Amino acid sequence: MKTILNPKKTDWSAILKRPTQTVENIENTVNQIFNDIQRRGDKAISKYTELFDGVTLDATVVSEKEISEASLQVPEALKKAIQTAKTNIEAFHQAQKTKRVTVQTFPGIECWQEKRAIEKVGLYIPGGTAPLFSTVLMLAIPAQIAGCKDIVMCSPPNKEGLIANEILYAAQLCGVTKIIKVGGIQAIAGMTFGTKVIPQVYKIFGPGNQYVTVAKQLATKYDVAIDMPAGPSELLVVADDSANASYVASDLLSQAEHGADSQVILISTSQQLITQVANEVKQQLAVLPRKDMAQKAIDNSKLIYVETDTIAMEMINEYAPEHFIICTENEDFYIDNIVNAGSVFIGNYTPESAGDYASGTNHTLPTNGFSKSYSGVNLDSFTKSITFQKISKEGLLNIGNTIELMAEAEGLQAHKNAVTLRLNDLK
Ligand code: HSO
Ligand code: ZN
Repeated sequence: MKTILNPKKTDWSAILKRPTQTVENIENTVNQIFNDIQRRGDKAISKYTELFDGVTLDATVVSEKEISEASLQVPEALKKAIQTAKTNIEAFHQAQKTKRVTVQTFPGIECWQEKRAIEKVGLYIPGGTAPLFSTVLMLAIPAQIAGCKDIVMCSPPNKEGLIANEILYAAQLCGVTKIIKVGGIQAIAGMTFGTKVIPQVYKIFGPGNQYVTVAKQLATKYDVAIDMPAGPSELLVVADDSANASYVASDLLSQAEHGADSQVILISTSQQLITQVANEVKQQLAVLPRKDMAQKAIDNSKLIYVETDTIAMEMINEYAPEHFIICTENEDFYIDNIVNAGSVFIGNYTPESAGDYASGTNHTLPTNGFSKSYSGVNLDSFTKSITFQKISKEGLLNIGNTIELMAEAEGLQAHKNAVTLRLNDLK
């Protein structure tokens, strides 16, 4: 890990730069696959599953039988843990429901706003080096609470043509309505256009590799919404002498083990803590099963010493981390002044892993600086707000002339007429 002391402000953006991703050529590939799937549907899907996942599948929809067989394979203790996590995630997302907002803006004019579920949503769950079934909970639970009718889940099959047991167990537990064995670009294209097997959806959620990310972006050109532009996991910890160096190191490594392109950063007002954390990271890393991957991420990561909390805060808001851990004496300063972050973890006993799995908050969060403008997935991600209004005769008499004057000034006579005709009848 690189230690940086008191960096000049002009160097911040270079220091805080995320590891570069090479996106060249991906766009062409993604475009071609989209076109092929739009034309040939499931035939093209099987071709790409064979090509990228190395497996030929007859049926790609997961059957009830497969789900119950998979569930039998999940150990009881793990099932209990998943259920506990589900209860907490449900409680937190259920509480995000809002009531109808009604305002009488003028006598006789009633305006209100109500949420309605997005009817068809698609959840993408990656396969890869560790199938993350926790993401099924993070997406399917709010989808179900919001009231989405079709909750489609796509996940790539392994070489045996199977999806991990835990993913299938979590999916049926959380109300997924259809599970399809398809991954990568072909899954996103399938949900964008719809095929005989894969339902077309209105919004696609979930993380993925660079190919999936580019595919989700292309889906938006075909009028399918997406949750957010996703990227590699990242974590920023701010800590001072009140922090526990081994806890801080364990948090940094927890995100580093996601992948070689993950980024973890420590900002501290204590040089002593920085030295301790660096040593701890070395020791803890050496015995991790995923140490090769974590090592690569750690190589890119930084330990930054700054003199004051104010400088630290400014730097953190400029970086806009996905996850932000605060382990400082004056935690309130950071809580009050954080503007750009996906999710915040406070104090020595709040590891990021808690939010990744079970405390209740969502772990699908904006990366790559997008926490400047995007929220993480929450109940509203699965709903739309619709506004309503009802105007009485009295209301129109009250507001009519205002509308007429504005329509006239915009040169829109038909708009004005829509009011004038009615007013003439009422007067
Ligand atoms: N930290 C990841 C989510 C996750 N962690 C799933 C473990 N499992 C999101 O950035
Ligand atoms: Zn994680």
